[in-house]
Parts: sequence; C-alpha cells; structure tokens
Amino acid sequence: MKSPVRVAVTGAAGQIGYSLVFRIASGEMLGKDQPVILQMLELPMEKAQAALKGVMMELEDCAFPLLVGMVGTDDAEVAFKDADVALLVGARPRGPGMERKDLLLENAKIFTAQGAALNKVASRDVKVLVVGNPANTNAYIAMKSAPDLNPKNFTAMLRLDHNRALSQLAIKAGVAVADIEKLVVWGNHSPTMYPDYRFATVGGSSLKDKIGDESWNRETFIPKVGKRGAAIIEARGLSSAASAANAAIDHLRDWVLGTDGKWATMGIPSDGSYGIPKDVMYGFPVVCKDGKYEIVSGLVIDDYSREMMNKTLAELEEERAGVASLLG
Ligand code: NAX
Repeated sequence: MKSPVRVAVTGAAGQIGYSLVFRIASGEMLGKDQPVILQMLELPMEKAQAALKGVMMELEDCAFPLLVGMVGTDDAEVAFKDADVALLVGARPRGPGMERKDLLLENAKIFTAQGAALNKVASRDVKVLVVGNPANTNAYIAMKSAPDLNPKNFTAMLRLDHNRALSQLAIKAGVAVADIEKLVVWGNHSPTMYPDYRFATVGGSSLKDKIGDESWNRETFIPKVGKRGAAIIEARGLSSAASAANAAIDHLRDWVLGTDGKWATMGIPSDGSYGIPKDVMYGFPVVCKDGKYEIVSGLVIDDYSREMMNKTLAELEEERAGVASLLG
C-alpha cells in the first residue's frame, strides 16, 4: 500500500467543501490506490466548527477504505502540517454594502496568514490550489507570503471556466466533450477571462473551422462562459458548488497524475510567457507530467486575443495594486 498523502482543505464545511472532501476521500482526486489523510480547517466560530464535526461524522460513516486519517481544526498550522496538497477554498464572501476593494483586502489578510502558515509547516513540495475568490489574487498573495516555498507550487483555479467552456463548445459543435482538446482560458477567474478555442481540435481537426461562426464566439460564447457563475446563482439561489468541487478535483488530479500530453488550464505565476509579466497569477494552457506543469509555448496570439488577454491582465494588475500595501 502506498504511503498516505496529506490533503488540507480550508472551508471544508462550506458548500464546495461539502462536495469536495467526500470525493477526495473516495480516491477520485489522487487515484483509487492512494490513501489520504484529510486535514480540514474551518473558522473558529461555534457554528462553523459544529458543521465541520458533522462533515467528519459523515466521512466516518462512508467508511472510505482510502481515508486513513482525519483532522478538523481552526488552526491553519495544524491543518497545513506536512500537507502535500492544500486546497484553499474558505474565503470571505462579499457582505452587504461591501466594496470590491474591501473584499480584496479582507481576503488578502486571510491569504497572507495562510501563505505564512504553509511556509512554516507544509511539505516543501506542497501543491496549493486556491479556489476562494478572488482566486488569482488570493493565490498570488499566498505565494508571496511563503518565501521559502517554490512559487510554482501555488496555483489558482481556472478549471471551472475551462470545463464550462468545453461543455458549451461540445453542445455548439454537436461533439463529445471527451473529443475536444487544446482549449485554453487565459487570465483571471472573473468575467474578464478569455476562453480561446482557436487551437482546439475535435478528433484531430479544427474545432474553430467546424463551428465557423466567429460572431457566435464573440457575442455568445465568450460572454456566456464569463457570466456562467452569475447564471448559476440566478437559477439556484446559491453559487456553483458541485461543479467547482469537480473542477478542483480535475485540477489537482491532472497536476499530480499528469495530463498525458493533453492541455489543461491552470492559474499559475507567469514566467513571462506570452507577454504576461512575471509572477502575475494568470490562466495559461499547460501540460502536466511527473507532478509538474509546463506552459504550452509557441502559440500565435492574434490582435483580438491580445486585446482580450490584456483586458483580463489589467484587472489582475489592478487587484494586485489594491493589495500591494499588505505585502510590503
Ligand atoms: P461557503 O460560504 O459555502 O463556504 C466557505 C467556508 O469557508 C465556510 O464554511 C466558512 O466558514 C469557511 N471559511 C471562511 N473563511 C475561512 C478561513 N479564513 N479559514 C477557514 N475557513 C474559512 O462558500 P463556497 O460556496 O464553498 O465557496 C468558497 C469560495 O469559492 C468562495 O470564495 C467562492 O467565491 C469561491 N468560488 C470559486 C470558484 C472558482 O472557480 N475559483 C468557483 C466557485 C466559487 O464561487
């Protein structure tokens, strides 16, 4: 039997957490032969801790053979102790009357503290995925607050946007999701993101040619993917949870187990590729192998794409400027 992997999940008793931890414990994220220890963090408030206890009771009641240990805590240093994987889901939601700037700052405080805790106690190879919004900037803050860890270990979730785009393309083209490859979503996890299927193939031939209709791309597809989160809230009265948890599973599974040469989208610190300034936490096309990701290089960026990529970059730079004072 393989030795267990320690998986930390913050906000484990929240909506996404409730969809996520059971799938991690059943082996859907790291493999059906990989035992896991779940280390779950929740806010210290009585209600949050009680809810976490309930989640842990249910995890016990599933009797997952791969779940070989569990910790529930309100202390980040306990949750992150020797963590091999950390899913940072818990975040401060926007309250009534709260400005976007205040939301950024409130979350910046959380992710500064959690980055520092990871820096102190996590495995030196910890793979961090930030889901809590604003995900890219929160991931950037955590990365900057963990100077002893490799910045490449910090990522933000663009995978839900990627999966949303995949399904819309499959529906439009009348093809199977599984047959579409080489899709990318550039930039920020926000309505400014740029889902780009110029390079996508279906059964080896161009998906763009198959779809043909460029006005559908600009007028329907891009706005639909960008506003999908709002459409889910409108329909469900609650934000995306099961699909977000599913995307987190996809992101980590691909990163750890590899993509077999296929592309995925990950929010990662830029290495300067495609003119995106170094360190900006930006959605890029990657392939993963042996626990590492690499940016797909050499793609041609046309004028429209550059404009779209710059727009989402400008938003990220603005967010970064908004929290700069906290990072020293
Ligand atoms: P919930 O409010 O249901 O759950 C969040 C949980 O986190 C709560 O139980 C809360 O007690 C806990 N929490 C808050 N601050 C914490 C902290 N500092 N330490 C530990 N736990 C803390 O939200 P949920 O629907 O689960 O969404 C979680 C986050 O994911 C939100 O920020 C949300 O905006 C974000 N999302 C990100 C997505 C993405 O694609 N990147 C998509 C889905 C989702 O909107």
